[in-house]
Amino acid sequence: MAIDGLITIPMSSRPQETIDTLETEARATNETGTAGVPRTLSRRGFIAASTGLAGSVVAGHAAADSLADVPPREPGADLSSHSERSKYVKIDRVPEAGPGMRNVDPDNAINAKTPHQKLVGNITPTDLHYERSHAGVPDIDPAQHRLLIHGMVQKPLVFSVDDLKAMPSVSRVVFIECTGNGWENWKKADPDLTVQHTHGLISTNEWTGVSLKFLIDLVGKERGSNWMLAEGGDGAGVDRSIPLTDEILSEAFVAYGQNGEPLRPAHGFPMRLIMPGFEGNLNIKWLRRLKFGDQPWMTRWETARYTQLLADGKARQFQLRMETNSVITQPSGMMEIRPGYNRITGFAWSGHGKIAKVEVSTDGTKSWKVAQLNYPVLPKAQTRFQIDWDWDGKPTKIVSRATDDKGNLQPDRASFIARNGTNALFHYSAQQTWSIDEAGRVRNVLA
Ligand SMILES: Nc1nc2c(c(=O)[nH]1)N[C@H]1C(S)=C(S)[C@@H](COP(=O)(O)O)O[C@H]1N2
Ligand SMILES: [Mo]
Repeated sequence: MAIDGLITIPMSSRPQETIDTLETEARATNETGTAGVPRTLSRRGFIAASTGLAGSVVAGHAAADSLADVPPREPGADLSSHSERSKYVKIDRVPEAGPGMRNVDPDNAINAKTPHQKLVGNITPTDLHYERSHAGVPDIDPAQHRLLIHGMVQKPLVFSVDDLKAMPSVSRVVFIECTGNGWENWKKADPDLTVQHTHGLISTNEWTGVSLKFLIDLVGKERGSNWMLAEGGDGAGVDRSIPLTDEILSEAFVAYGQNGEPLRPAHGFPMRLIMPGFEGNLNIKWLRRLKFGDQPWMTRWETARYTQLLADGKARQFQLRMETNSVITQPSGMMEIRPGYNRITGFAWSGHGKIAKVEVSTDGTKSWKVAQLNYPVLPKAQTRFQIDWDWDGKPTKIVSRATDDKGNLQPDRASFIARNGTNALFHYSAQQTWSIDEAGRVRNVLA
């Protein structure tokens, strides 16, 4: 098969990485052709770079054409009831006790962060979805569990898990992001942080359940009720007042499924609230109650906690939406790169809608190039981007910035801090900068 008339590689002997690259581009070319976004991940560029010094390994393999180049066939292990990760793949969440409180015992941990530096694509594997649990994970028997829906309704009702499963279902791929995601970099940037530390409190899964609207129609919500209290069944008693805007009424749902199976206990088994685009904290796990009313309940989670101390000393309440954001995951904190061809990849997301554009700077924000997006691009879900880069070996800084389909541009740190001050802890969404020194060491810096 001829590629740009440069080299000929039979499909079967091409290394997987090359095939992925070509397929991604083939798809992207269709999609971006109509959207008018410039093609930036160039096949010609990749192959040209591959035939250069740094890429000679890739090109060497790509040009080979004999079975001697691939390992012999092997007899396999027995089949089992479920599949495990390869023993060669070391990939784990990291438990933390708070900003900068790393390497803690799991019993002191308040969250466990997703290893974005080792993930590909857009979906987070279920067991690597970040976790934030305020009082541990309750052991709930689904046969005993109930969801009470009451307050300003015509007919209060109690539902079992089976009741929900019998109703029409919705499935949606969305991110959940803790408001604390990024808090590591509010005040300073520790140089030894990985992207797992700085951005490990966001994950994207497919969730399945029953739309809030469907449940509301069953109980007959009263007209004057425009707030809903959602309460969890764990020891922390997490409960939040949620304004019933049109957007929330049409998008929120009560989920019992996660990536095609029942929710994992850590993520709310047997049922949780999903609030696409809004604070992670609102996605109440182990959901046991929805109460309707005409004003917020002002729980401790929206008065003492989850408020934003502003520069003028006042606190902002009910800042519920997660902002337009992005981060480069490869190369990222604590990695080492070599001069020559490097592929930059990461992901972007927005609580406002779809990602429209991601730009990458490899010269410390002097210039920007539009990155390729991996399709499909879904609203309120992680969206992978990638771009070719030929590193000249000189110290530099790499940065990404996202724009969503509502026109929101992810701010640089200086304008973010000018707007929000440094008192706050939540909703950090400034551009992430990774510095690269002459030895190729990638480090976390403020800008
Ligand atoms: N009942 C209950 N719901 C909860 C929490 C909790 O501790 N208890 N943590 C909240 C917070 S702060 C976040 S960020 C998300 C985390 O969801 P995950 O653990 O599935 O990632 O759940 C929210 N829902
Ligand atoms: Mo959170």
